[in-house]
Amino acid sequence: MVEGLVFRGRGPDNMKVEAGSLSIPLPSPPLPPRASRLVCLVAAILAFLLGVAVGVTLPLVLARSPISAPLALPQQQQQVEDVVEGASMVVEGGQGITPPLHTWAPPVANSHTPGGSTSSSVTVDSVVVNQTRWGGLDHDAPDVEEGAALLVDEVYWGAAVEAALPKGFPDHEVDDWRKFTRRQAVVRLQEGCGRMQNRLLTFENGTQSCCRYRQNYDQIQGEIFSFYLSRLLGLTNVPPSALGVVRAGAWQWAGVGGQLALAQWAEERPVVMTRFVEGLAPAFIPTPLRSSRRRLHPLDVEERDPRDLAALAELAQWSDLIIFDYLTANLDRVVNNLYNMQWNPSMMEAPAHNLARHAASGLLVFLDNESGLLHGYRLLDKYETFHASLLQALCVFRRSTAEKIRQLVASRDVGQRLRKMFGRHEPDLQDVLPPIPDKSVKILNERLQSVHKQISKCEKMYMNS
Ligand SMILES: *[C@@H]1O[C@H](CO)[C@@H](O)[C@H](O)[C@H]1NC(C)=O
Ligand SMILES: *[C@@H]1O[C@H](CO)[C@@H](O)[C@H](O)[C@H]1NC(C)=O
Ligand SMILES: CC(=O)N[C@H]1CO[C@H](CO)[C@@H](O)[C@@H]1O
Repeated sequence: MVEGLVFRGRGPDNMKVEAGSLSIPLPSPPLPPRASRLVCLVAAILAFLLGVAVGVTLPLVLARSPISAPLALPQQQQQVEDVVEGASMVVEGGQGITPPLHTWAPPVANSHTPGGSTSSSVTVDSVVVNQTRWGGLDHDAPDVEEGAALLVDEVYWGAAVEAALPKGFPDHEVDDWRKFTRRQAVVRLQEGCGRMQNRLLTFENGTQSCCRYRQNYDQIQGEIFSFYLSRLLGLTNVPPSALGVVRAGAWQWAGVGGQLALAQWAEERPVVMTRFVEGLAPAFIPTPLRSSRRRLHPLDVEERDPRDLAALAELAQWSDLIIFDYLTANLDRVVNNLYNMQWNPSMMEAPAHNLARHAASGLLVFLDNESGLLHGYRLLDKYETFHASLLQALCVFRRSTAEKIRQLVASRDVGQRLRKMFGRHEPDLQDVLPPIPDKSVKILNERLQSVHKQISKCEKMYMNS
């Protein structure tokens, strides 16, 4: 009871109640002298204890309340911890530097600003201020429920994000492009479009195309089969691509014979014609994927401002990009930056190679996949750790993509499907370009399984928690 007084006592009123609950016999009229002395003694002791209680407890309570009171709510406490964890993740080049316990990166400010500062941190005072803001007092601020709605079944992007995704290049545009490149004469070849041997083509109606020419088949195969794979997965981020054959004497090339010679393009070579996309801006690796502790997990999504659907839609496209680049073992995008980060830690803040952002729609345009499937597979010994570390950082998926992966893993027929597409779309090139080799198909099947495993792992980890 005395202990109860010390801990629960809050003020004179309280203490009276506590005291009353002590079952001390009240002095009743006919009291024997011994009894009345006992009552006096007890009353004196009680009064002393009350004094101590008031003297000790009151200052304690008063001194602690301004700081500890807001933290005492369990939900808010949780949020501060999550945020602190987030901060240590974003602090750039985290090379073993654990951020001081009380630094904090605001969930909104660390978001998407291209090249934006990633090391923002503030002191305890601001935590208290901003934590109040994020603790649910301000109803405009995202709360936990809203954050959760960005995802369904824990690891899949929710309807709001899916609806905000740009449409990309739909099937009919791919078909149109294929027909167009067969009907139109080429009127000009200019330098441009990446590597030395590539050229920017202009067709007679003014439309332009980036045209890939290679001495070897495998980079042409890599690019066109990567494109087919993107369609099999339902990804619409790779610009429409079609094959052509260089024949100086044929009507299509007749007007540019001299320019073909200058470009040193040989006869009867297959080329990939990719629709030129205008209005492209640089694309940056999202902050959750930049540091060495990179990850894109449900928590990293829930920390985002749910009103910034454009930023979330870009992250959702990144979840597709990571899967696509893992499957094809594409080196030219993020893995290249990861690899170079060993020497230049700021690599991850530079624009990603072979990736662009369509400024008007927010579409991430996946460019130049020629290193995929063949060349990339040959270099797996050297780069697989980087590919794998990116895949393992990913625990949020588009449901449609995950579904396609599941189907391809179950049917194990990705090779047949790719070859069928090649036959159907490029009937005239069957003797000009070999189909995707068995060896590549075998590796692709293994990589599909790895992606499937990662998806299942994330489902297990988050759905049962
Ligand atoms: C903290 O919240 C205040 C008030 O909303 C805001 O002005 C300030 O920028 C926030 N600080 C950080 C680091 O976000
Ligand atoms: C060229 O033709 C294609 C297909 O008919 C059409 O979609 C495109 O808009 C045309 N481009 C120009 C610049 O006229
Ligand atoms: C065809 C093409 O443009 N390929 C690109 C492949 O990747 C390298 C390295 O990132 C680029 O320099 C090329 O432009």
